[in-house]
Amino acid sequence: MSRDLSRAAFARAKTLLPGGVNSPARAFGGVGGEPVFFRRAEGPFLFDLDGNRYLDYVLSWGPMILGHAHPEVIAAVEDAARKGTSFGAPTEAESELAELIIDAVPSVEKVRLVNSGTEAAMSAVRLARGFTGRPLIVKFAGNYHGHVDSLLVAAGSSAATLGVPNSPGVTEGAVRDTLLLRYNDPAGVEEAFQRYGSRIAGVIVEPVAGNMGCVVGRPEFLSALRGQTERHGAVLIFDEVMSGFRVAYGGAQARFGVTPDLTVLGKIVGGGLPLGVYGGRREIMDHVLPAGKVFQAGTLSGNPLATAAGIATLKILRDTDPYPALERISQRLASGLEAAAAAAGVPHHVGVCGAMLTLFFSPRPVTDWDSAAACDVKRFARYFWGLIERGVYLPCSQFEALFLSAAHTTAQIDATLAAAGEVFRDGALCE
Ligand code: KE4
Repeated sequence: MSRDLSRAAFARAKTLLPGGVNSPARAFGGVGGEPVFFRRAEGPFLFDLDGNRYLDYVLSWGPMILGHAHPEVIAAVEDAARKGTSFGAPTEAESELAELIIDAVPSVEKVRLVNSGTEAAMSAVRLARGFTGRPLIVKFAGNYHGHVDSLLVAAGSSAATLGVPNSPGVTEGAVRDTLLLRYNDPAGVEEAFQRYGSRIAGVIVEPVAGNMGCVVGRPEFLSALRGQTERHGAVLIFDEVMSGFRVAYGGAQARFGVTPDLTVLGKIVGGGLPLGVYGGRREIMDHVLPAGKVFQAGTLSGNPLATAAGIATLKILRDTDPYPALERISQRLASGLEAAAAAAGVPHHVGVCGAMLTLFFSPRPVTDWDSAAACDVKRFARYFWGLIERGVYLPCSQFEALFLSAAHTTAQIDATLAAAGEVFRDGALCE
């Protein structure tokens, strides 16, 4: 495939934007080479500047569960735009979207709309601290909640240590009250609460992790979180920016039957426009200004275009229930990839939940960050490039999940599996 126009566009972008991108996830850092620049997208397809078509399993990192440019979503955004793009004043669309979210997500009685998952997670953490009057926040290695200073922490020296910054610009002070634990480790959760319980404001967790690749929170882990936070009066926050409206219409909390106190949403809920949400128990949410004293604000929060896209998207998901079909094509892809890797004798493990999954190049199950980090990322890179050359666009990192949409067909899944089989058979992955 020729990608000369992408190459030229990237050369120009690098003179204007750090690394030539507006988010590092797009820079192909995990697979080498240069990112592809796209002109348009439709249904399950992306079309690059050079006219190449790709079957898209990134879907804007999750939002496009209906497929790209869904006509009803586009019409809703066009209609809203003609009436003005932002008022900085209340609109009924914000209440309509709020009602859809409250009806769908078990933990949510009230919501606040913001502009990104990062903003939603940051606000939920501040709210947990404001509501409890306590300082400590627990997070898990391998979980990502956006670029919130206090949540950009690396593992400390032992299992339950106060975090150390994992980015320049994040100060020791910013992470002093962040406790980093191992994902899927109920004993570690119990130990942390025995040691710090009375000081823990909240726990934030991806109930289905997507940011170390797809790793599902085990029932005993999620119930330990629910039990320990209840026992110690801490706030349980489910970060469902990725899993929300994806693994079920009500998110992981509906799928697993574990109800947090607060939920963070993004991606799908905005239909591909900038929108994040935090919401949960009324008695907690009513601490947010101006109902309460916990400050949070935003010029474009709940803006007419993002709410129009979100309302249209959630109504289609609610009324058409694509989840059984998504489950079927996701399982078909997962088992097909497992079969292709096994036939080639390539060590592998598949993490899958609903319409998100990851093929890990690992000889053992991937259940936490340590086992994810041990994956053969060079082999992943060869797999990624083998597929992109065959018109299949995967997330450009072993530590991301791939996503399916209601626009993906069984025939396209089978074509993907045929391409994967070729990539595995051509030997590049067997070295
Ligand atoms: P945003 O600020 O990017 O809208 O959301 C941050 C966020 C919060 N929580 C979870 C579970 C997330 O997955 C994300 C963002 N996910 C990444 C992909 N792994 C977005 C891609 C990017 O950063 O460009």
